[in-house]
Amino acid sequence: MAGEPQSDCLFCKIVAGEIPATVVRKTERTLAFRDIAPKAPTHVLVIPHVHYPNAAALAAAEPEIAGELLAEAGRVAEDEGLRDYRLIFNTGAGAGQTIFHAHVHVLGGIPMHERMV
Ligand code: DGP
Repeated sequence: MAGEPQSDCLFCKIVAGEIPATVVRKTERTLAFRDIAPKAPTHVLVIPHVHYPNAAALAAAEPEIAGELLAEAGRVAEDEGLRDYRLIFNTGAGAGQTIFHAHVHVLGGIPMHERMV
């Protein structure tokens, strides 16, 4: 069923507590944790507990949760003391998506205005 945990999904396993992660925020419907390979001083991933392959699919099926994901990304930035930050939703392998569970990258802590990612 749409949104159900997938046995082969790394982020579903993090949500289930089967794989450890450095969690920075948790709500009933979202989880925020540090990226294992940070590309900036702050690099946090915010994911929904439910499984959708990307953020657009999440927004189409569960717009309320997609809104929460964005709000949580803003709270992460605030908690990290970031005034300026970048949110990235890689969508599709050709765009660099490697984990096919919806997530947003929260990146900041260095000047990013001249960087693509
Ligand atoms: P993307 O390329 O947009 O699909 O981003 C997936 C991110 O997930 C990538 O930046 C690396 C991160 N990542 C992969 N495996 C793990 C893991 O086991 N733990 C954590 N915390 N992050 C992971």
